[in-house]
Amino acid sequence: MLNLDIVKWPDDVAGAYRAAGLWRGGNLADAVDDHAATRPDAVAVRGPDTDLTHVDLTYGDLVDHARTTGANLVAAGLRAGDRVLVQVANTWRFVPLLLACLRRGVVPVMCLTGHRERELTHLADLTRARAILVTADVRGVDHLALARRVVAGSCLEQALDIDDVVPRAGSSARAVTEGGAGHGPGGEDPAVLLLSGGTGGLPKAICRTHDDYGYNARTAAGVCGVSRSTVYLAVLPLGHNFPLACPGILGVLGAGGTVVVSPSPRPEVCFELVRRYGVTMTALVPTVAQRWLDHVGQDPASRGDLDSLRLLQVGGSRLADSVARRIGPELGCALQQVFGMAEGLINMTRLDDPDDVVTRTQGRPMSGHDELRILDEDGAAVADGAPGLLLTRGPYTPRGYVNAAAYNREAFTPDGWFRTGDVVRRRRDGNLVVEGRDKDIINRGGEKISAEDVEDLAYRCPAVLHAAAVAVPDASLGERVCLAVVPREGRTVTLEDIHTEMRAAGAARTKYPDKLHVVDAFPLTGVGKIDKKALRLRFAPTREEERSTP
Ligand code: OOB
Repeated sequence: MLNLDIVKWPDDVAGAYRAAGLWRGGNLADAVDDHAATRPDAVAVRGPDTDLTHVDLTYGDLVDHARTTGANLVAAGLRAGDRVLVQVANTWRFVPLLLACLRRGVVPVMCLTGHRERELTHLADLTRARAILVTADVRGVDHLALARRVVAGSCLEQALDIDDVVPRAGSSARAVTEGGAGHGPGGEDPAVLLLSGGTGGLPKAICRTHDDYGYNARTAAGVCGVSRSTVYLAVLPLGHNFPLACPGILGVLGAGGTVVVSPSPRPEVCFELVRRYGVTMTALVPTVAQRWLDHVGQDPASRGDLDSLRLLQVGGSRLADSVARRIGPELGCALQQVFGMAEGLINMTRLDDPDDVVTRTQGRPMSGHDELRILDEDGAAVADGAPGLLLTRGPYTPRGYVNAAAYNREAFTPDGWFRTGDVVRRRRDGNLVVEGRDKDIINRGGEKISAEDVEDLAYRCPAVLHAAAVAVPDASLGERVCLAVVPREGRTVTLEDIHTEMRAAGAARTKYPDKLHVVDAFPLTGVGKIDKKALRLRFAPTREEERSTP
């Protein structure tokens, strides 16, 4: 009925997770309904609306809004099992939309606002989605027009505007009932489709079930001490695993706390929200944490805005030890490092860990049921303290990507271990240090870009004979996209030529190379492959260049 190739956990493993009480069989939205029943007037979601008025939704309001939203989805022809691409701005509306989808079994595919025709068309066809739902205007981009173009060129049937689906704040919608007999979706049914950081071309979809994602959110909430009094500021793009469920929106609402949605990661915006709403916890990528530190450095009085902030989670890319050490003293809150992935496994430092662990490691698995292996290139376990490739399995790490049988044979071992592509070292105390990676991606400020996709796009430029995209270190973003090309005989290639082709192909702006190197030939490895390690070294900026990049 679902018409998707989803790899399930083996029956015996699933049975063990159920028997151990890790998988509970319900719907991810159940906890929110329970809070609405017992504490309807507690504040669930708040923050500035698109017109900058401030919105407050109690648990009672939130459930009402989710019900009406669900009815609107049904009225638009969407049914349990249907997929919907969701490309929306960070506002409170995301939350009732998410709950409505969960309740109705409509499966959101969590796109980024930076995605353009190329990515959206691919994701629509990959997940056989029926609709795309957007915020009509995000920072001046007409997403409804974009969505309509994607509908015209893909299997999608319609484009919906979130403003037409989620009722206005303040409107009462108590009359709408859920409708539909029998039990709703839950348990091993798909809850959301997350996107992979993407090796091997365009993004892959990861199916997270109500069981596994519920366990993910609850476990993260437990490690972070989330309670009813938690006020969580959602800063990162809401469809990303980190703000969604680590513990994020789902973990905080599950515990009866309050979610404040920020429209932007800018310190000027976030500090004001922290002060106004007494935010106690948030999650950032390292580049944003750095901007917050710089802000306090330039305007020391602004630190007072953060008085209520207790916990700052930082993850998504490697946090430099030197920056980690500054967070406690300069922002006045505890740091937690998070090394996670949309594919499942989440590592966290703990709230009572010594400074040495919090500032110098990326933590350890959040669940005692996570299985880890750290292997050398021949597949043998490395000694503790030595770097190796990280593989994992566990109760919230799915066994394959959606509709990707061939790719799954590379990314997963026959017995279900996921090859993360990360190179880590396990310290004697069990904490991991991320040393690098073995996968061909560029981690640009926490956003993962597939080198292969950048190369595919570069090859559209007729003057390009060979192309290789590599990450180069960057002081503000961590990494930037650097493209090296060998032009065809007698031809020239400029950065502008590459950007023009990428624009014409409808590619996300983040993939546009920041730097182009035109070379006569590529260095090759012993087996004749392009030696990307050598290219990376060759193009690494000098310290001076790194400092002067905007
Ligand atoms: C998070 O998820 P994704 O799917 O966007 O990216 C996963 C990849 C990891 O495999 C690793 O290469 C990198 O991002 N990464 C880190 C890191 N956290 C993620 N590399 C070094 N240090 C870290 N702390 O990025 C994500 C998902 C949930 C929670 C947090 C991050």
